[in-house]
Order: sequence, then C-alpha cells, then structure tokens
Amino acid sequence: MKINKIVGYQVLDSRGKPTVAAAISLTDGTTHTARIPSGASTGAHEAKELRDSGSKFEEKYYGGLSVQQAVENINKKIAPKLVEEQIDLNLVDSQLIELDPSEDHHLLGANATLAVSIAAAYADAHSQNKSLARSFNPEGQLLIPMPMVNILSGGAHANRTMDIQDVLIIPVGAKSFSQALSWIVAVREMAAKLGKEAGHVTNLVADEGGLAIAFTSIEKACEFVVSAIEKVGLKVGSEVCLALDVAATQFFDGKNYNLSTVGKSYSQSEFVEYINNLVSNQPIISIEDPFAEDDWNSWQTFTELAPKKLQVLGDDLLTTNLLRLNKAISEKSANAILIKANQNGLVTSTLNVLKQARANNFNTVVSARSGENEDSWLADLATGWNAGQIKVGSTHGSERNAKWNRLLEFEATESTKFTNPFN
Ligand code: 2PG
Ligand code: MG
Repeated sequence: MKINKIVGYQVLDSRGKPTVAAAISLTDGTTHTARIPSGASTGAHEAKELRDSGSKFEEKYYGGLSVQQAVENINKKIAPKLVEEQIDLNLVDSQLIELDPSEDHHLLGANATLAVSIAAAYADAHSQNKSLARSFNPEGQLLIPMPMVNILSGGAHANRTMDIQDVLIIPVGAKSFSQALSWIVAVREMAAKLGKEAGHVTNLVADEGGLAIAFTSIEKACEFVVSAIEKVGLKVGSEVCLALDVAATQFFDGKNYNLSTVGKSYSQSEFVEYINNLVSNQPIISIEDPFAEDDWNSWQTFTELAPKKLQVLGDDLLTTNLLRLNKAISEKSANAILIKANQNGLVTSTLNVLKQARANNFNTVVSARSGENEDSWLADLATGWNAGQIKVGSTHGSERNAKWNRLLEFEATESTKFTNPFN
C-alpha cells in the first residue's frame, strides 16, 4: 500500500494553544491522523518544537505560538518526498532523518516530524490490518502499563501553587487496570472533598486536571494525599503509593535549589540530603527530576544513596535522548526514564531509547505532556511497547481520559495482563 497524500494543519491543544496535526492518506482511500502534544516545563535538551514567534509565519492572535512554519514543512518539504512511497514506518522515519539530519530536528521542527511519524505508524498498522498497539506486539497478551496519576499540581502547571510540579499516586496493589483506575478516581475525588473542607480552593484545576492546592511544604502535600488514600479505605504502601515529579530545574538557579513557597534555599549537597530524607519519610516509590537537568553530580550521589527499590526517574535530565540515557547508564545517575515521543521527534528512535533503557534494567514510563489533545496513541505505544508504566496527568479532562479509556478498551476487548513493575 502506498502513501497518496500528506497534509499538515494547525489545531488546538488542551491549553488552547496551537499544535500540529498530520493526515496521511493511503491508496486504499483511508486517512490516518495524528496530533502532537506540547510541554510547559520543557527540558533544555528536548528536540526542537517550531513555533512562529518573530517569523513571517506568526499569526497575530496566538501570541507567537502558532505552528504554521512546521505545517508548511510538512506540506512543502515532507509530503513531496513521501508521497507515492510504500507506507512503512521505518522508511518514513529514515526519510525524515534524510530531510532533517539535525540531532534536535530543528530544521523541520520536531512537532512536524513527530506528527508525520505517528500518522505513519497508524497508517502502517492499518496496512497490516492491526491496531497501533498490535503493530508493535502482534502476538499473545497485551501488557497494560501501571498508571502513575496526578492528584496535586504545582509548578509550571498550576501557577506555582507549590514549588514541585506533581504529587501523584501509583495503585501498586490493583489487580487489573480498571480496578486501578477506580481507586485513582476515588482518591482524586476524596482529595478534592478534603481540600474543600479544609478551605483550600479546589475548583482550580491545573493543566493536567490535577488539583491546584497551595501547600506550604512538600511534606504537607504528601500527607494530604496520604489522608485522601486512607479516607477512601485503601492501604498506603501495599495498595497505593506516592510518586513525585519535583521538576527541580524550575527552581534551581545554577547553585541553589530555592523552594520559594517554603521560603528555604538549599545548596546542591543539602538538597540531595533533603530529598533523601523526604523519600525515607514518605511512602514515595518513584521520584522524577529531583535535581536539575544538568546537575549530574547530584543525580549520581542521590542514586547511590537512595533506597535500592526507589524509582529515580529522569525526565528533563534524559529528554528521551539516547546520548543522555547512555551517560546516565554509565554514570548510574538514575534507574528509570520518562519516555516522551515529542522530546525525541520520531517514533522509531523513541522506541530505540526505550529498548536501550530496558536492556540496561531501567524502568520505562511512557508519558503525556501537559498540553495534550484527544488522541490516544500514547496508550497504544505504552502497551504495544510493553513499557511497564504510563503517566498521563489526572482523570479530569477528555484529553487525559482518552488515554485511560483506550487502556480500558484493551482490557475489555483483548487478551491482556496488567503489569506491575513494583512487585
Ligand atoms: C512532566 C510533564 C508532564 P510538561 O514534567 O513530566 O507532567 O510536564 O509536559 O509540562 O513537561
Ligand atoms: Mg516531568
């Protein structure tokens, strides 16, 4: 089957910001579309998303955020090269690399390359008469990932109500994905109720659907979520545990970690000690970006020091980048990686990063971005790739629930197994 037509166009994401969509039509008359997410607390080492600010493409009312340049790259550069080629994801990605050999995809824009790459993955799966997940894992049981779900939001996603970005929960004791999801919803709704009773503002829903409640310390935020878990009758530790996304790059000034809502500043070594105490005193089983994206020393010291079972998860540190992952593997700077396709720019090279992580005993967490859309390919990738874990934000907002609902669909319609990397 061949590619008949490729069209790029601009659509809106869950924050009302422009993002790129690509539609690939095949010679059998079908069309396969993908829309691209976008971060707010983006790492400096991510692939380059093209925005129109200051260029001749800039649209007046989108505040420099329009993506018409990336769209034009799809329509004028990518489409002419790919139309009439066989539909094959590997071929599409290698041709995208030929067109833009730069490491960070800045020539075409990673938002242009990823939109085409995901649409090609869908079209390729269709040409094999398979779902996207099944195109990566054709035989046997589909392995549904363990969710890591946002309850409280701060940082760049919630107008800095807290210094850290997320307090999340992981339903480690659930026996199925649907049970896991029901626990998560119960905890999230209980947290909203408790927040309201305590006089916090709880109608403020953050970018990922979490609750934007102001806490004066990280410990208090953790204790609050623990009380919500207990109030719904679930056991902290054996059934539901905590995870944090500290997003520490956001409050590191090059020398000190400044927790401004707490009113405290820590040197690098003091912050390593602080984080180590925090994970020892709270039921935290996963900690993401506890240190800044280039503070490799603190990462290494902490990973050495931390409880061996703790998941030390690199997001801004690793940016789904093979070179940075390899450095972390050789220096033992983390033991898990967040996998975000738009940090990388292509489906096949994102999968290569995941495989390299797995080959080196790193846990892998396939993740959404804070700016999302109604697509559910993330659930297919996390499942088809047997990632073990998935992070999507909260259970509010259809851009989040599209992913959860896709996992429920797998559970209802396929032969599946719910994975638990924390066993
Ligand atoms: C993160 C993500 C998702 P953003 O830091 O892990 O929560 O945020 O997409 O804004 O980078
Ligand atoms: Mg993060």
